[in-house]
Amino acid sequence: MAVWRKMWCRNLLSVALLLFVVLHSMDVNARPANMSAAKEKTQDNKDENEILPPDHLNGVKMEMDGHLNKDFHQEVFLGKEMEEFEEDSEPRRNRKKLIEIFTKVDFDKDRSISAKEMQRWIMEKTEEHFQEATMENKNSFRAVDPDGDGHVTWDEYRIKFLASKGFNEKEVAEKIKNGEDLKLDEDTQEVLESLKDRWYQADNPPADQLLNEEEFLSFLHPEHSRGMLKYMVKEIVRDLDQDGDKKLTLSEFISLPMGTVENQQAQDIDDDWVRERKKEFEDVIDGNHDGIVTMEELEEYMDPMNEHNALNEAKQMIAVADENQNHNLELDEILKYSEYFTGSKLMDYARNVHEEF
Ligand SMILES: [Ca+2]
Ligand SMILES: [Ca+2]
Ligand SMILES: [Ca+2]
Ligand SMILES: [Ca+2]
Repeated sequence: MAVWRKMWCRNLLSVALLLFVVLHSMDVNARPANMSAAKEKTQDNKDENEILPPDHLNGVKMEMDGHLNKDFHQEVFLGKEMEEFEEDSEPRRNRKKLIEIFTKVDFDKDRSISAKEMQRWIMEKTEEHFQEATMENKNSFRAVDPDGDGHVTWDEYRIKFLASKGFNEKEVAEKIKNGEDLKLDEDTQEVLESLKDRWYQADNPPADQLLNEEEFLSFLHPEHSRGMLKYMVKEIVRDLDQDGDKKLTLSEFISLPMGTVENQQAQDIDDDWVRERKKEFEDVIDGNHDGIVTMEELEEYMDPMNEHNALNEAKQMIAVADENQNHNLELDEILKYSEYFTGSKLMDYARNVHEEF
């Protein structure tokens, strides 16, 4: 795992550098105005200068509010190409793209995808999501560090945050400077408290209460650092744990934290939801199958760079489409189950499969 991380860091650095140069040589005004309209559904609450930690993290199995990430397997199969497979996009083009992906995943070119090959692919695509997050973080950081000195104080951030919530930026800044009461409503106050907590967690030792770009990245994307991953797990357990033993039983896991659903009763009777959660709890998250999920088990589960998880995911993905039961994926299988892998259906999956090569 450490090797993976190192490799990733090195690749990341060069890719980030390259993209940075490319982006900067682009005329910002030349971008089409409706670019954001083409974005994926999971990104619809993100703009380019998002300064709030997102609830949903691409390539991470659980969301910050304790929900399972429904799009996880598609995210780790498609990587940054997620947006390419819109539901209304051209089936012929999707088919072609899926065939291209198949030939890439099939590393040894025997026209069949093994669990190992899929695992390797999943790890690669997970890295892509990290790289994307890092790139987005550049814009986000610039938005909270307008003077560009490379450091952001908690007060600077909290002013930007309140401004994004509709407060008058100058007024808030003035009040904070003079130590006046901001007169925030309870909800805003609560969000601010939890952001502050996270802020101090993201401040690497020696703590100077300033975040640089890298620290800001782990503030927005806790999946990037071991310490923040632990913090995220602690937050989730705190929200789901009812008896305060810092562990989760099945019943704690299948009831949602208070306040995250509008209609708790309606959610409780959603059998599918409960069944899915129960299955995930028993089969995957509870690693030693003793009926209790500890923080360590949850951390293991949520770590996007965990190779063991990636192998399990690979086997699961193969099993879904493995019609001839050879524990491998062939092209016709993946085309037939296109909707599972890409989110978009191919009507004519069986057409001339063998002519494509
Ligand atoms: Ca192969
Ligand atoms: Ca408990
Ligand atoms: Ca356990
Ligand atoms: Ca097969």
